[in-house]
Amino acid sequence: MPADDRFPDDDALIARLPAGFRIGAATSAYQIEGAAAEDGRTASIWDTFSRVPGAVDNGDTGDTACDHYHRMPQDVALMADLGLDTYRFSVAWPRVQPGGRGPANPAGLAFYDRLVDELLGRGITPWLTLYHWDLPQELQDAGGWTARDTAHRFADYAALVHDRLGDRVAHWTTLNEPFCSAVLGHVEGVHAPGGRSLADGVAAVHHLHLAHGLAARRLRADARRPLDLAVTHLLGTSAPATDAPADREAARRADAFGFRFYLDPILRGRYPDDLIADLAAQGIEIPVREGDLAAISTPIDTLGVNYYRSMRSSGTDENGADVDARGLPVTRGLPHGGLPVTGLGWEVMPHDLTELLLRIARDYPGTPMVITESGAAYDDVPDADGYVDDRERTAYLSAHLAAVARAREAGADVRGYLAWSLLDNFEWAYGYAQRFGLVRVDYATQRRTPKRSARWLRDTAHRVRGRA
Ligand code: IFM
Repeated sequence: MPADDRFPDDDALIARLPAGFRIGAATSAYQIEGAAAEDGRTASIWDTFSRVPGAVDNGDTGDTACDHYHRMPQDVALMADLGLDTYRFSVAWPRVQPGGRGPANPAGLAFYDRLVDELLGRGITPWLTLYHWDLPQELQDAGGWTARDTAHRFADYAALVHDRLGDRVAHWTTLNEPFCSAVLGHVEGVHAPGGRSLADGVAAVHHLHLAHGLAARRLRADARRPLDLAVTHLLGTSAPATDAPADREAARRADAFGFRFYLDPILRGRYPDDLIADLAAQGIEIPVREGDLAAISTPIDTLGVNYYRSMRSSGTDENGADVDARGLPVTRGLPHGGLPVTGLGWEVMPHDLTELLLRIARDYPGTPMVITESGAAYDDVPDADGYVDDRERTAYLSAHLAAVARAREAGADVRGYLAWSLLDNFEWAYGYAQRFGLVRVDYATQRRTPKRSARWLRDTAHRVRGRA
């Protein structure tokens, strides 16, 4: 078993989780739904980006994906068979409000209405994410997340979905991983819309935060029933590669740009001073206006934490230089080394998840957390019946759930663990080649086959709830 074996007491830790600890799985709309042009849905930035030659491995798109749009009742039945108590899904903005403005599309909203009823009918708690990267293309054409107006459009869209589903859905997450939308999408060019500008990325982060805050206010204003309001961030640690001052300074910069840029405005109502200075050194200002930070720091009930891996930070490049061609300090992410890796080459570091959760508990006290994604891609090999004996993924999930239990015992208020992902699905720029599912999807037939990891999660959930 190649996964980290530093915590041999996984089972004992997991066994001590309280019966009310939430155990479930997550997906997102573009990654599983398919039906990209049905019932009034219009294009999102991912429909556009996935058609850019070379943007996605194998030229894959989300056109069909797991065909969940047509197979939703069977998929919910599968979740019930797997004993999930919570299902985190996202709503496709261009399905329910084509073009990103104006009235709702009744057929689009009806799909999520049926999904919610189906889940509730099976005793599964719906955990709804409003935005998981599928911005309507029309809004992108008007500037996308670099434009302040997109934040206002998002608040309208959020209210429209909440009007329809707020009577039955209690758990609302505004955004999934703003870092990916902003930085992978606007700075590194590897996600939609494919931009490569740090200034655009910084503007996008701020407008995503603003979108969250404006939507949070709108949802809170509807007092029909109590709301559990969350935002989900992709988080990790950034230890210095060595004790050298340049590496320590690189780690500080990485932490400011990759961690505190996301949590400080939401949980402290301000951007970090050192981040502002780092950006100013590059001629970049965060486009904050009067009142923005008050909206952005509207209290949340839960912080969604997505955790996959962490990097070490080095302040020198491959040649040992500590400044780049523009005279700016080098900040380079390095693997820790000597650790097992997943199919994507991501290091398996459950111990780091414990550290991360304890850091959040220490630096942002009083913040309840839920792990809204945790999982791994591996090179699955199905047998003749489509069954995958995914021992590595099972070990990964076990080690990470135990890491959460360890953090809880040390004082972090973590209330649930949602595995990524229920199904194999469209893994963004990696297309369908990378499989994260608890359930194998044969894309030719759309047959679903639970893997060993799905059975493990089911048994674990039963044990935690004390039903076994
Ligand atoms: O598949 C993604 C998901 O959409 C967002 N978080 C990370 C996952 C794995 O890369």
